[in-house]
Amino acid sequence: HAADAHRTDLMTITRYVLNEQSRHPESRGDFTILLNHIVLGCKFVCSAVNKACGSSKTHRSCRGDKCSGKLSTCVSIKGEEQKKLDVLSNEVFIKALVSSGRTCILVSEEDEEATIVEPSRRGRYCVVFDPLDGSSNIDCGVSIGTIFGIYMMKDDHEPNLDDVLQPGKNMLAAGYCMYGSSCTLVLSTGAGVNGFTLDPSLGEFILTHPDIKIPKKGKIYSVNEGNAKNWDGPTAKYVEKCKYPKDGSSAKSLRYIGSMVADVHRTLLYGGIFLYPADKKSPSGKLRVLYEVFPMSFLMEQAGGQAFTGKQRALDLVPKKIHERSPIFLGSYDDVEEIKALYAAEE
Ligand code: AHM
Ligand code: MG
Repeated sequence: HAADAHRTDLMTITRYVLNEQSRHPESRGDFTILLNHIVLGCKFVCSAVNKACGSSKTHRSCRGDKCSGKLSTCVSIKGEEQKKLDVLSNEVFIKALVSSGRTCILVSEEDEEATIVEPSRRGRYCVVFDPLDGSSNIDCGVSIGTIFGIYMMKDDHEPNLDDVLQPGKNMLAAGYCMYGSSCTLVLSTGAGVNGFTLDPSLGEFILTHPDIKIPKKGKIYSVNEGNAKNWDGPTAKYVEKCKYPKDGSSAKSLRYIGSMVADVHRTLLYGGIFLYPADKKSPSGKLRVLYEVFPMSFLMEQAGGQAFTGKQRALDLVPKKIHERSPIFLGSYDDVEEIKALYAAEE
């Protein structure tokens, strides 16, 4: 039957990346191997997030007496010491990436210093990542995620920070995995954006959202309005326009989860704009350039949207420090055009 045939003809993420690679005859399969290790990390974290105490799904893995009932503070994997989920996720990704044998330098939001991979396990890729973003949302069951970006070393020199202190436009690939009602991995290798959903019964990410394109203009704005009193002029004017448009268009809806992966995922699928602007208290905003702003900006551009820092195209920014922050406005092409115009008018 056609339906049965269809079941065994699934486009898994591995198959998808192998197909992509066959378009580059010089490729040696290293990227596929690296991605498989990232995917393994995502599956592991997904499973840990779902197993942790406090989750409605199961308490089986919790060692009763030590259970605080809080998801963020309590997770035990096969009797190991209980670890905070974000610490656990970081260890999972560091181990997965090092053991791929394809990485040379890793930057994680959780680690102050970059990890230089030992020579015997080195490859050409540099990976920047936030292993579990939005962890303040864990205890109430809101979606959280892993964000990653991948650069490649140009030659065989000793890896150093300059290999990752590169503008976002030099990334080879970027993506995120959202741990929500389902586990969704969104990836771009520089030729569009594709979304894969984990089928738990198969343990495989299946292509469910091929060639994601963000609507040219959206009806949603997404920002922490609690910071409004400290915003700069253009941000304040823009949000005012969202609520009280003067051109006869209808007002935009506000949606803000406070979990970047979830807010950006919605923006990508439904259109609109996500803002984490500068304010008087945090002149560089809150979000980190390497593993939050760059990967999400890369995905937005690949989906036909834009990403702007308030000064320039986000992907043109050259970071000076690995944990540097930047204001960010990203989303539908036309919506980002509007905020760009307001900043241009300021100058
Ligand atoms: P985190 O790395 O401490 O989890 O913070 C990052 C999160 C993002 O997911 C989200 O976009 C932002 O912080 C929300 O910040 P705020 O609570 O200031 O609105
Ligand atoms: Mg983060």
